[in-house]
Parts: sequence; structure tokens; C-alpha cells
Amino acid sequence: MVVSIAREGEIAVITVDNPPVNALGHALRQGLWDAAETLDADPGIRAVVLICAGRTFIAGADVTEFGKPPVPPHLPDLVARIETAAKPWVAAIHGSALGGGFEVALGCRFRVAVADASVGLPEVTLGIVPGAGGTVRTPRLVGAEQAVAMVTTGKPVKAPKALSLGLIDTVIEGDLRAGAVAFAREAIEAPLPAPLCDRPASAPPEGFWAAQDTTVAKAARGAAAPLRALACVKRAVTGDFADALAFERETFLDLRGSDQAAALRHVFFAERAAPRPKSLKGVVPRPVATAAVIGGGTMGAGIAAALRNAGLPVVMVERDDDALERGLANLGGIFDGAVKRGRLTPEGRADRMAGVTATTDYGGLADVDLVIEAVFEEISVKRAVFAQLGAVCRPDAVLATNTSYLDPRDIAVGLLNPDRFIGLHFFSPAHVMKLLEIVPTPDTAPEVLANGFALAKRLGKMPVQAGICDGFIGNRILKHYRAAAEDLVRAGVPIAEIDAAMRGFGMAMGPFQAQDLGGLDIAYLQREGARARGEDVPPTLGDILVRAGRKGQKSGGGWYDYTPGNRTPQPSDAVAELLAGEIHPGPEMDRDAVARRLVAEMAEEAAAILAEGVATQPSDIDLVKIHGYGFPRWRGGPMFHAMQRGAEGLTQDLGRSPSDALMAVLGQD
Ligand code: T1G
Ligand code: NAD
Repeated sequence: MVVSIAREGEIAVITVDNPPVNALGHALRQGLWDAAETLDADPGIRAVVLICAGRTFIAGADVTEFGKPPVPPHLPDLVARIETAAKPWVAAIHGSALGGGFEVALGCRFRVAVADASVGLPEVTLGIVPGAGGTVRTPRLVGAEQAVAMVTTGKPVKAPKALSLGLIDTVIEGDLRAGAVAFAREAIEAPLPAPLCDRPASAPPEGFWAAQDTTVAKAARGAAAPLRALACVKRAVTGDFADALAFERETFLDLRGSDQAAALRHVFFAERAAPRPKSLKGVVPRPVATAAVIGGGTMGAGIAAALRNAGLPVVMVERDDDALERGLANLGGIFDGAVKRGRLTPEGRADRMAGVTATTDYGGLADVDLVIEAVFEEISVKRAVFAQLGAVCRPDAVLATNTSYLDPRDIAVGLLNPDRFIGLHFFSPAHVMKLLEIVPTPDTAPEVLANGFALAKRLGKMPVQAGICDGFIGNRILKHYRAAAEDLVRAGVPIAEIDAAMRGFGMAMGPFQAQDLGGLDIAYLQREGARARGEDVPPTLGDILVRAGRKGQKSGGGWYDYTPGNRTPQPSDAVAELLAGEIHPGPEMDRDAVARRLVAEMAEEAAAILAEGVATQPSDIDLVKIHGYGFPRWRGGPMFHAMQRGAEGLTQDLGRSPSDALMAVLGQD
């Protein structure tokens, strides 16, 4: 039964049981409507507790129904039915009361929750706005400022803070059901608070709305829903209840069919599919209670921080005492930054560092469960490290490399028990970036592959399995994207115009700004290394700049010039001169055409990656670009974008017919 009713004296308890997250599908909406009718007609009932079975309170409307025409009872009507019920309802919240779930709770006269519960209105993360009164009732409960913060960011609020804000009436200690029934019994003995539909919404201070317009637009970076949500809250505070409700519903229905909402739903389901590959169903990872990181440099320190943040004790190994001291300083610096930003207390920092054992002696690794190598990107150095690890670690210890470009199979040559070896490609800064590319070799045991996914979950990372090729998934697409951008420079499109086009598309920065920030020499050294190995690596415009000493911001100039102390990119006459012989102007391209060209080229490389089996599904590639390279979520990723553009659109964007591989992906849609 999706909805069942029990009676405890004059208190009725409605239990919702609609796994996995009690989403408000049609059956549940109908069940709650019928329950309201039944209990209003029951003279023996004076109050109602609404509670849920399973992992969470109602987690929202059923996202799988979004593509279908809405069927009554519509959620706004159900919330109004609860709000105007003859007996007061008490929402008893555990887990997450989100979206429509919190809107149902707002229709209840009271809200109680256990301490680790949360409430929120995450609709903007799906490209929509609350559609059942969330933007209208919340400001009537907690005022405009708090309502705007909740609705435009979609961030949930934990129960203790929700209590302090007034979003809930009390935190229940002990059994939620018993506590909620007792709360209801007490509440009906005192005058009831007015339902939210009858309460005024307090106006914010002067200038609030104008300030929010700017703040929300900046944070949204091209996403449409946050500003629309702000408009709904403003209407709720400045207009009357019914008018605001109608405005909200109209906005919700308008956004629900939008491209951004479709893209964000695509990402929502992709993020739930990626961590659970079908190939690992029933495969149990090896237990991991202790970890080690080899190398305390940029990546090693970040990985160690991520492990410590997840509560794992870490052994940090460096090549000598000076390097070890630097490694510990790198790690301490990461936690100092978290303390400065208020994300970590000084005590928390001390605890993080106390969980680190620093040594230059590999013997300290005899009993660790997991080792992640992050030493120099040189095959000889990595092989030497794994030779030592193979000698000192337990035969079942999971050994991982964080290499960016080397072939993990080459690193594992000669390693004892190669079934426990895997590539775990973190992204810099490793304690911040969510993406983790998991790269098994043909020898990697299934349970060790499962360790990669289990570690990602434990570290709060987004795992994507990648096959072995130059750059795996993300860096391979990046290399193609950069080459395509250089082709546009050769065709006479100004560098600054290309970057502006990609910022306009929603990227945080364009390809040339990004290279100046990270340094042109890293990729240059990769190319030179490959050329030295006899690989055919075509010359690039970047080669010309690096050979002229232009490595980016670190050298005072790269694709752009920089004045000392100022990181603002300035178009460079020196670069124009250096590249003059390479430029043969083609037809004019506006910024929209530039962006569509470059994203289509990303999709071309992604399709080749799929065709080669380096990625298992198109949505995984979208996650790589979103979580590793700042591709705007509300665009869905290059694969989603390509499917939206279709063959005709891509032909126009590419200036040529899409490849067979890309056409095959379009055919999958
Ligand atoms: N609808 C349908 N299925 C959902 C769902 C939803 N809202 N939320 C989760 N699932 C599925 C998910 O696909 C997965 O399925 C399983 O539940 C477990 O999810 C009118 C219109 C609640 C915090 O945005 O944030 O209400 O893969 O792996 O890590 O204003 O799910 O197992 O088959 O994420 O424990 C607003 C989205 C909707 C909440 C639980 N609500 N969900 O996290 O489990 S819009 C949301 C979450 C709305 C109203 C508007 C999380 C969670 P499967 P999971 P979890
Ligand atoms: P880095 O130069 O900052 O750090 C490498 C560290 O390894 C140094 O501290 C060095 O002392 C240590 N080291 C060298 N030999 C060692 C040995 N035998 N034993 C113990 N420690 C040793 O380099 P990084 O940027 O952190 O990169 C490390 C690895 O991570 C490389 O394989 C790189 O390709 C990969 N990676 C880098 C990035 C990035 O953006 N920097 C991103 C993903 C992956």
C-alpha cells in the first residue's frame, strides 16, 4: 500500500510507502487525497501525522513523470487540500523532504523532523522552479531572504538550522513516529497557527530585490531557473497568495518543457547511473580501512586531503625528508584554506593532520589496504615506485596510479599480483574536483574495479570508467577541443573572440585563458615526449608560443599578455606577430557559431571514444566534461548537446558531415 492509515486514539498516522524515495507519483498523490477525505470525515480524529517508510520523507515529484502530461490530482491542489483539511496535519520528516515533498510539508500545519533530516527546494537544479507553492509558502514561513536563498540555490537545510529559521517546529529526539504523535496530541490543545495561505509574507529590506537580481544572475551563469525562481518569490511577497500561486505554476509549466530542464534531468539520471555500472552488479570490493599516497606534490597532497576528509587514515610517502616536509606543508596548506573559508574548524584541521603518517620508508606500507601513486609523470619513476610497492605491500593491497597520460599497462609491467592494480585519475585540485576516471587494465580484478567505485562514493566523487587511450576520456577530448580552437585561430577568428564565445556558452573560461592559467608547457612537454618516442604529433600553435618562452601566466604571457600583478588577459601583439604566418582568414564566424563548432568537435571526439569502447555510455562522457572540465550542467554535456542538435544541426556547426561514429550516437537517442 502506497498510503496506509493507522489510528492512535484521536491521532491518525498516515504512512507513505513508495520506494525508493517516496516520490509523489500519481498513485501517491491520489492516496493522500483520499486519506484527507477519509480523515476529515472521521469524527474520532483530531489531528493527522504524515510519516514515510523507507530511507526518506517524500523526496519530491516523480522525476520520471516529467516528460508526461500531468494527471490529477495535481500536486498544488493536493497541497491546498492538506492545508485546508478539517484537522491539522503534522509532517514527520526523516531523510530529505525535498521539492514537492517539502511543499507537502508546507501544506501541513506543523513540521517536525529528526536531527539528521533535511528540507529543501532543489527544483532549480532540475531547470525548473517549485510547482506546488514552495516559492509562495516559504516566504510566509521564514521571510523573503531565507526563501530566496533556499529557492534560488536549491541547497537543502539540515534540521537544526531549519529549526532556528522556523522551517520546522521541533526536532524529535528518539522515535520519530512516537514523537510526532505526542507533538500532535499537545498541539491540538492550544490555538492552532494560521495555515500559511493565510499568513502575510514579510517584505525584505530596501534594495533587496535589485541586489538579488545581480547576485542570482552571477551565480546562475546562464542557467535560467534561478532568476525565474527569484521572480516567483518576489511575486509571493509583493502580490497576493492566489496570484502568486498562479504565477509560480505558470513559470513551472513553462520551464518544465525547456531545453535546460531536459538537460538537467539527463544529468540527474546520468549521475545515478555512472556509480553503478551493470558489470559490477553483485561484485564486492576489497575492504579498505587504511590508505597511502606516494608523492606529496600537487596531486598527492590533494588526494591525501580527500582521503582524510573521508575519514581514512593516510600514510604519505615521499622520496626524501625535504620533499616529505614540502608534502606535509602542501597538505596543511589545503586544510588551512578550508579553515580560512570556514569549512573546517581549527580542531578539525588538527584531526585531519593527526590522521597522516609521513615517511620516506616504504616499509611503512606493509599493511595498508590501498595505495595511490602520484609521483612524477615519468615511466621510470613510476615503475620504480610500483616495484617497491609490489615488494612491501600485502599481495591483496589495491595499488593505483594517478597518471594522466601514461599507459597504466606500461606502469604495471613486472608488478606482482597485477590483478590489484588500477588507474585512478583524479583532477586538480583533487580534494575539490568531483570527477574520478577509473581506468582498469585487462588484468584488474572485478573487485578491484569495484574498489574504484567504492572509493569514489566514499570521497564524494563522480566515478566514470574509462578505457586506456591517450588522455583516457577527458584529456583526450580536451586535446581535440584545443586543436579545434587553434584551427579557428588559423582561420582568422581572434583568440579573445573564441574565449568569449565559450564563456557565453556557459564555460567558466575559454580554451586559451585556461591554458594560460594552467601553463602551456605541460601539454607542450607531452607533445615533445611523444615526438621523441617517434609518435606523429603535428605541430601546434602552442608549440610556437612555448618555444618563444610564452608559457602562460607563469611566464608573464602566453596566448595573452599580462601586466605584473594583474591576471586579466590582454590580447597580445607579440602573439599576433608570432602566429602571423599561420593565419589564413576564412569566412566570418559569430560567437554562437564558434561555440557550436567547438562543442560539436568535442562531440566528434566523444563519439570516437564511444566507438572504441573507451567509454561505455554517452552520458558518462557528459559527466566527465561537466565534473572535470566545467561544461555547464544546464547544457547537459557534449553528447546531450549533439543529440539535441541532430545531424542537420551538427553538419551546420561542423561545416562538414558528422562522422559515422557520431551519427551512430545520434541513432542511439
Ligand atoms: N523522482 C523519481 N525518482 C527519484 C527521485 C525523484 N524525485 N529522486 C531519486 N529518485 C530515484 C533515483 O533515480 C534512484 O533510482 C533512487 O531514487 C535513489 O536515488 C512539484 C516538481 C532523495 C537525496 O530533486 O536528491 O518536486 O537508480 O541514488 O543518494 O515542486 O535521490 O535506484 O533506480 O539519489 O539516497 C525535487 C532528487 C523533484 C530530489 C536520495 N526533488 N533526489 O539520495 O539516492 S522536482 C529532487 C535526490 C519537484 C515540485 C517539483 C536524491 C535523494 P535508481 P539516489 P540517495
Ligand atoms: P608534482 O611534481 O607536483 O608532485 C610529484 C611528487 O612526487 C613530488 O613531490 C616528488 O617529490 C614525488 N616523488 C617523485 N618520485 C618519488 C618517489 N620515488 N617516491 C615518492 N615520491 C616521489 O606532480 P603532480 O602534478 O602532483 O602529478 C603527479 C601525478 O599526477 C603525475 O602522474 C600527473 O600526470 C598526475 N596528474 C596531475 C594532474 C595535475 O593537474 N597536476 C592532474 C591529474 C593527474
